[in-house]
Amino acid sequence: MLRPLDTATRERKSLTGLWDFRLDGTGAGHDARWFAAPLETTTTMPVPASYNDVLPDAEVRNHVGDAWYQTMVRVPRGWDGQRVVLRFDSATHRAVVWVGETEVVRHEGGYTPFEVDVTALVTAGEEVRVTAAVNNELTFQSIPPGIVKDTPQGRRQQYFHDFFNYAGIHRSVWLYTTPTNHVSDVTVATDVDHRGAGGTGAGTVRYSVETAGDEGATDTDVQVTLRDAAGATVATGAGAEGALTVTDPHLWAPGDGYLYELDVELVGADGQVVDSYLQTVGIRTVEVRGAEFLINDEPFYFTGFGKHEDSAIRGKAHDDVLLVHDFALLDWIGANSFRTSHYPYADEVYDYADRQGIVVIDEVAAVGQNMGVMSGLLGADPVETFTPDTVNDESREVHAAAIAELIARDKNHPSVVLWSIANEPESNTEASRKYFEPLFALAKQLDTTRPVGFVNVMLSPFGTCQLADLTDVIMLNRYYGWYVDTGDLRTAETHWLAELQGWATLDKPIVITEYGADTYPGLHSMTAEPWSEEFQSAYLDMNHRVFDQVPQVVGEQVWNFADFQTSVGVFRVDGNKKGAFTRDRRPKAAAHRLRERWTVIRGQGVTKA
Ligand code: GCB
Repeated sequence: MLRPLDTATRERKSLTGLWDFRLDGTGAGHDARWFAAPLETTTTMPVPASYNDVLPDAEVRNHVGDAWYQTMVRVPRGWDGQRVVLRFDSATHRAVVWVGETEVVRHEGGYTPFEVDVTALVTAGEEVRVTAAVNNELTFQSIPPGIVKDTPQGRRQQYFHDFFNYAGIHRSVWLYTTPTNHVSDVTVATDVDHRGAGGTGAGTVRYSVETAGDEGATDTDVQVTLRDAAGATVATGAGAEGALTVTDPHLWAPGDGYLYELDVELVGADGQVVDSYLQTVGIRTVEVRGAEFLINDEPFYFTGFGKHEDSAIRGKAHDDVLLVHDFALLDWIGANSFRTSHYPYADEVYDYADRQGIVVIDEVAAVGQNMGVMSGLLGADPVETFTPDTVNDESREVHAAAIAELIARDKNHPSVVLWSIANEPESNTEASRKYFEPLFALAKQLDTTRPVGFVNVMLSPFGTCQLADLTDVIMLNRYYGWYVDTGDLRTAETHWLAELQGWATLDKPIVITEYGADTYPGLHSMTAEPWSEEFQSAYLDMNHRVFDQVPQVVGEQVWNFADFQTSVGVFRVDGNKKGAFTRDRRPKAAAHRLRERWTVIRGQGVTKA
């Protein structure tokens, strides 16, 4: 799906700002047709924002059900004759949208965009009412899963993942135009002949363009022009599909976010440009070869974090200030990568990663499909994960759609080098294999250019995992010294090394996607006891000693970049405290420790010594 852009033939109008807002715990608003009139409310809510922490009200924070948003928008005068599209960059976890009194779109999944052609419902120069009922309920058929319980005190949401169930309109909302006959999708994939003359062989940009329109855009042609960062044309092509050759390309590489721009034009029979779309292109290759993860044919060692979209008051809302600040902190600490744990992030994040040369592991919102973790660690009622009544065939359809939407949205980002189709699902049973086999096949079919993996949980250690042969890269979340061997780093080190040496026999690259220890900022301990800043540093040092003994380990991503909000529980003190930075992005001692290590690794080039 293409992002809305301002181009020579397209215009956008942002609908961010204050919207009227009303909670609806019983779903009454649908029958009462709240979309048909101005919302009866005096409450306004910023878009984008999670609504939960904006108002100091436990009812709002812990709301389960629909949240209604409404705004009036004047369609720009100049838009007459254009195709007009209404797009939500996300609405968490699902939404129904009306324009005036007409329902225009429904979407399932809280972290990917959806849009609809509303041309027939709007008039240039006139106002129109846009209403969205955004629902935050998690069930076994949603991604991520959860259970809504009816209790005498009201409806309660239980879920199986360790971050707060923030909800609302978290990203931008747009009205935008395209011409009637328009470019509807662009796919680019790049290749480099690394063994070419002088070692810097030609680059290839394969492109494929889809068009749509009233007459199927039949009497139009596609023309493409590839420009370098200085605006000079380096290649041109004609036709909906083709391959462009770039001699001596400036490769996109970790730390060097060099981008070309593909100008895609739809040209009418009279030679007039009907539509123009601009697609950024980073020329690079990604390959798994044996136990190596290669970017541009060079071994790459991931350093960085599992992150969250999370901050005080805003919750999961995208925020450009935080975006630029967080990336500056990644640079400061010497990190070259992060994982979008545990869901697709805002489009802006990937654009910025492309430009900054930061490598991204892109994750689907399938987190918590593991009832073992719940009953084992959190004492929840024991239920099986994969049964007709829990995570079932219908859940898998929703999961498949989430994978397809993620790949459709992010396929053109050079920063994205690896798809993660789930975090810590049950993976040691036949049922899990049956569930996941088709999902791996789907991801590989939808994108033949990137490796596909999933993140393995500690409850499915080496030797028991039934998905290990399906994953291109072994991604491990391990908490030796924290959840097991708590505080005993010497024992933890032995156990961790032993397990890792097992995984190393599979001859696949291993990325440690989580290791971390909760740390209360400012808490100190002469003997490095758990929760202290000293312990967090010692814990990281122990992990690094282990990784450095196993050549198949090609990456380390600390859990987490920053402290973040979770549901309440005896394991959490105002959220998860495993951040290297606090929630307001102040460094703990561990941040300085990581900086010492990672700036050295960065200084050695992409690979670890
Ligand atoms: C995990 C999860 C992550 C949690 C983390 C923790 O394994 O993947 O979502 O926040 O552990 O801190 O317990």
